[in-house]
Amino acid sequence: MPFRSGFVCILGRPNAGKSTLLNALVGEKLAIISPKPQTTRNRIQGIVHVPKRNGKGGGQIVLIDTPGVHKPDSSLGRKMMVEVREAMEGCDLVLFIVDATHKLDARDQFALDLLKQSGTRSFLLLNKIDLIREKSKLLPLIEEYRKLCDFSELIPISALKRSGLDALLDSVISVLPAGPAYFPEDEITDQPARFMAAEIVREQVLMNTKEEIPYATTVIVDSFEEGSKLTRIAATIYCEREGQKRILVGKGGQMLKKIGSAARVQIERMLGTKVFLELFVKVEPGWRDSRSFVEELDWRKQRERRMQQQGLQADVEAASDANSTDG
Ligand SMILES: Nc1nc2c(ncn2[C@@H]2O[C@H](COP(=O)(O)OP(=O)(O)O)[C@@H](O)[C@H]2O)c(=O)[nH]1
Ligand SMILES: [Mg+2]
Repeated sequence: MPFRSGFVCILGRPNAGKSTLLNALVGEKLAIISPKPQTTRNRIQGIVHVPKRNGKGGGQIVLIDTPGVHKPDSSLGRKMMVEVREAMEGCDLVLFIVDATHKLDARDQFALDLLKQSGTRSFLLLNKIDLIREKSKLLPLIEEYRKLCDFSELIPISALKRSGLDALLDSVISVLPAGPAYFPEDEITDQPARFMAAEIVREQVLMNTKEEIPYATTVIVDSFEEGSKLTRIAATIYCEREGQKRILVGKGGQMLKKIGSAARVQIERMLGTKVFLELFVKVEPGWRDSRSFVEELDWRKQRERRMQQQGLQADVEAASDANSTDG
């Protein structure tokens, strides 16, 4: 059997369990999770190395987790939907994931429309089956989805309890083209540690706050100095109003301390060094509607900009080298 590889996009409405599935398949926490919709704001690439087994040739799956499909009402929402579309471009397979404890509604339909427009081969994943005692209850839902879209497979899973995942991996591998490994064995994501640290802080904000605060906050890492034993990180939590800032800081700084120490433990686990984490809170009114601010949050853009600056710097240095050798 040949080695197979390809790009596979996880698509679905908010809260279906996309990020939980990515983490479960990669075997590491790459994406933050919360019961709140719209936790994931950018596409996240995770690499699944599938070993040879049972006479099968194995392969490499480049999985892409996406923000939940929704009708955007802000610059942030529009950017999230751009991330979804970019993830779907040129992928070999879409894993369309639904929460099997819920009836199909307009939001699932909206996500399904996006899938159909793409024309890409797709599997239907019925997730959260750990919550369903009588599996026969799934049949009407399966029937309904089957009528709406031509899925090449239907697979019940629990991303949380990791059940059904081996069968899923086998099915995914079997439809990917024969091809090389795109990434080395030890690589599991393309996300920089700096950005993952910001996400870990944001996850703690999501866990410790409620109402509009989870949606009105974002985190930017201002500095990240990695040493062999200690990593120093300074990050700013942005919110939209003074009242939100008061809650995020808390009485005597209690809330910020709680967020910071929980995030620090997780960042230490990720980096394998001690971490000194300094957090700040700033008010940036209406940032979700500011296109330039939202673009600023995109680590791919940030990296491009840094590379351009370094390129410019290199050009300047090369020019000055040339000048000095000339004369
Ligand atoms: N019981 C159960 N809960 C799940 C399962 N998968 C995800 N969840 C929960 O559903 C919520 C949303 O999950 P998340 O992965 O963030 O969804 P996403 O918005 O599609 O990325 C979280 O509270 C998860 O713990 C599952 O298989 N079973
Ligand atoms: Mg998610």
